[in-house]
Amino acid sequence: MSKLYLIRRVLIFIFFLSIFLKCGKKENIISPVLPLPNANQVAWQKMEYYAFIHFNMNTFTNKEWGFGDEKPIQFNPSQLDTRQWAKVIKQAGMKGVIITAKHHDGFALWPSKYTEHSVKNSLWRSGKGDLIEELSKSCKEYGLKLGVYISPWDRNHPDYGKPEYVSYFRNQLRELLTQYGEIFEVWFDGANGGDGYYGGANEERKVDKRTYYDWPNTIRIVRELQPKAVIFSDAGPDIRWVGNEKGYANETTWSPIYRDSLYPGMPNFNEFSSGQENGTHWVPTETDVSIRPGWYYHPEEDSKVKSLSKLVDIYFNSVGLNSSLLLNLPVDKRGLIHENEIENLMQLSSYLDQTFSRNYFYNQNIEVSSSVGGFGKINLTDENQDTYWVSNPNDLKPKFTVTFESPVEANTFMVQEYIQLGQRIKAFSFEIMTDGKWEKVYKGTTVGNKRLIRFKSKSIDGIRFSVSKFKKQVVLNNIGLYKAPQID
Ligand code: FUL
Repeated sequence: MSKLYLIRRVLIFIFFLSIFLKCGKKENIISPVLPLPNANQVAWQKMEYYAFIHFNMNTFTNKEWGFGDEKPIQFNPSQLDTRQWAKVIKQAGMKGVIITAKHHDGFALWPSKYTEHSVKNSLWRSGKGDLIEELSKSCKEYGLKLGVYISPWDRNHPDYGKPEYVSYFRNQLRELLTQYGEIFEVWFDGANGGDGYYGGANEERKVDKRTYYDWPNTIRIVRELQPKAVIFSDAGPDIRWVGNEKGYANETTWSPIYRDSLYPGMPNFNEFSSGQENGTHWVPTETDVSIRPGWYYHPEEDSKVKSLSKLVDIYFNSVGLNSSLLLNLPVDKRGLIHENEIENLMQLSSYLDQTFSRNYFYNQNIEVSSSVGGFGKINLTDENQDTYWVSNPNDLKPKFTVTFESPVEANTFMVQEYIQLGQRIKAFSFEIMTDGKWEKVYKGTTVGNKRLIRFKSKSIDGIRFSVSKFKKQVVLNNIGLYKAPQID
């Protein structure tokens, strides 16, 4: 064996050993911060913006909560067209739709074999219609995901309040989860128990919201029949309520909560809507809000559709505050999304397209306070959801600074944590340099999936984002600087 050969072998060995050590080190250095989201929750969070449709018996009785004594023949849309819904929703830039398959009044939009209180006894499509099937087909055609709202409270059913009703509820749930293809979200409303028709009893029925539905077993049914679905209720298990119906998430929004101490419909739930820094389970918020004052269509609200500036404000205060936006569109008596909604939705979609079409951080000079090999600053602007920048564990003041060769005019900043490794940031500040001077524009707390910050349009020489409090080294996914158009 020649000396040269030996040296070559040793060098090759050292080379592979160093790669091995480096890889091992990477995994050790970037340890996750628990709790973590599961794959379904990550996929859901990336949807960001999707539609709620409240359309059911209340549309025809002009109510928000039907008593349960309505007659199936009252449900009679004249031009119902789920393709119109799907087309509008797609053009609006939304990724899916959740339909009120059954609201508190108990009327089912599909021909459930467990009740007579459904579309099968209406005049619509001569009693042969199945609205969930029509919507599911339209969603497929337009590439949208489908979700179902099924009210646990049923003011029509004679057995509500007894154990028999829970079996009925589960049977209906099974129908919805097996007959219409993949369901991305199952929505369990926290509002339940009270007065109602209840098969003619016309009385008040209260239930113990914590125990009556035997939630663990109901949840098991969803897991078994739709393993990719996320389940929403006030307190999870997968997604939680933001705590108000105005469209605004909390300034501080932790995705973790102490899930096991909470339950749907609990009286003081909104005290938990900020989440809990040291919570045990990953249960992010969903912000549900209606584009009109009511959830259902009321002709007298035709002039009250939320304006572009209100919708933009809602978008920034939900998607931009580590939440997702579930925007409700009350389909009208014809069975169509009303023209006034379409107009404002299209304005919003063009506003968002214009805002986010150009990221001014591209190809600019980015400095980071530290990094870990293989997870460098280049990952911050590659628009790849799977790559990220990681600060060094010894870096106590992680930050990035971007300086522009020539000043840029912008008014919107975006930063994302790589949530697959947990939520870490507890406090940050955001500064802007104009005419060579740094100015603190914003001091914030949590970031999570996405944080959007709006500020007055400025000619900017540089941007600095500094993290002052964090759980463990900072892991950032993507950053952006944009110019949103002015709203007249
Ligand atoms: C509430 C319900 O009572 C409303 O009618 C509506 O469906 C809203 C989304 O959830 O709890």
